[in-house]
Amino acid sequence: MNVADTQKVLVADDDAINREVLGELLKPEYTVLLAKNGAQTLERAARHLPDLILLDVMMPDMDGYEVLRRLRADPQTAHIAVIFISGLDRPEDEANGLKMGASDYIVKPFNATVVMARVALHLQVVRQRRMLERLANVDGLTELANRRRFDELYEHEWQRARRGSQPLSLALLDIDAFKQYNDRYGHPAGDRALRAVSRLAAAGMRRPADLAARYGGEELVLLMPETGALEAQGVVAGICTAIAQLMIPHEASNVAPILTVSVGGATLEPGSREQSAELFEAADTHLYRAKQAGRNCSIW
Ligand code: GH3
Ligand code: MG
Ligand code: MG
Ligand code: MG
Repeated sequence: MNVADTQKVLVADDDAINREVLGELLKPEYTVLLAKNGAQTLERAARHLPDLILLDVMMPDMDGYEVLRRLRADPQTAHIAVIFISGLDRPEDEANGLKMGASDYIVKPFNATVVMARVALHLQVVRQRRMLERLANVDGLTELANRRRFDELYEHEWQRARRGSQPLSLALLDIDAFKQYNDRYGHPAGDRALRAVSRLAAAGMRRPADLAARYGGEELVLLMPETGALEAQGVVAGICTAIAQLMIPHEASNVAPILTVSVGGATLEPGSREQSAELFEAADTHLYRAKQAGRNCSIW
């Protein structure tokens, strides 16, 4: 495992000796962060997003249960694995901690070997969970978000835009004459071209909430929250220019001697009553028109 893969463990305990002992124990294997009270635990968890928190139950400012409840209430920290480590050794304390959503419960005084083994076990579960999430949400060929992920985010962003009276722009991007490209250059070359186009689409996104996804086949979708039509058209123009600058030869195309794309866009304007499916259909209709208009162009 290289440094970039090192998992982060936050040790939260009000007792300086416990922090020190646990910190030293974990340091050889993990990146260790320390917190001496509940407030600091929440702050460090939000800032560093550790993979796991070893959480003391009894702390003067805020007990571990409350810390866990607050972690779970914040979507950013909701999925961080937590192991309680506590002097409360009654079975009902342990059962209660697990019921609250902790992954495990270690009773003090702890045994170093057992702590290490349990931490390793739960970090493995964390890695497996991330892998499953990736498999569920990321397209293997292009590394873009997949259709499933897009559908989920689109609904969420559409509702957010309606609630906040913000614009929301959507663009469907389809490679021109891609069937001929595959026929002429072979499927592996087609895959490479699709990956290159995907990379530029992703690189063209401007805001953290923007998303480039593979909608299906050689069709990508760009989701741009809080982005009006004019700005979104600028984003799309930049991506199309970057694709043209790749100068991927396409001798079998009757559009241009290089690989080109067509784009259909649509914008939900603030105050509009348009449904999410209608907005998507508008973008799709515009893509169809762009194809009809001779391809290598975008219509909004
Ligand atoms: P148009 O300009 O109208 O979009 O023509 P087109 O040939 O691009 O459209 P069509 O929908 O007829 O064909 C899309 C082609 O894209 C067919 C399919 O083989 C190819 N394709 C879809 N997904 C992939 C992929 O993952 N890799 C490769 N290499 N080709 C793909
Ligand atoms: Mg304590
Ligand atoms: Mg196509
Ligand atoms: Mg297509």
